[in-house]
Amino acid sequence: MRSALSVAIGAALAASACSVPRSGSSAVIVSDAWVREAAPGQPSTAAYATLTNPTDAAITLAAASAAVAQTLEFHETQMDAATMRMVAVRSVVVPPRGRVDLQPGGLHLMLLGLTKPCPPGDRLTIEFRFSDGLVVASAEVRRRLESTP
Ligand SMILES: [Cu+2]
Repeated sequence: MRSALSVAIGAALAASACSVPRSGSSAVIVSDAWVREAAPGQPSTAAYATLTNPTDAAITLAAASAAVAQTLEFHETQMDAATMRMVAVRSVVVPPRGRVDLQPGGLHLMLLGLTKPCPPGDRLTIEFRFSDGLVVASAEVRRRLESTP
């Protein structure tokens, strides 16, 4: 069912977790992708990466997916007085000739509905769907250093 859908819809949807890059790659360079470790039973974790746009036009990160999670959301960590909270954002714009760092304490990818544990050293495939195409990145799971999402 899922693979048939992927064939039908092709590169237009980032629904499949297939790790084979497709035609229509984005110009954005995704580097230093990593995922915070998740213990068995932990429902969610966060992923980080650097997004570099080498073009003269803004490119929008519209969606992301990973086989290990049911849903990926873009979150921004905000300090509200002394309280830290995460706010969901619809998309992330990578400015022309610029970069966006998805990092602890700032913008990040939230992996929700984890379907298996993510122990340190594992590698996960994350599919980034930009306004100009797809990027499939391999992200290393790293040990949790602090609690900032
Ligand atoms: Cu979050």
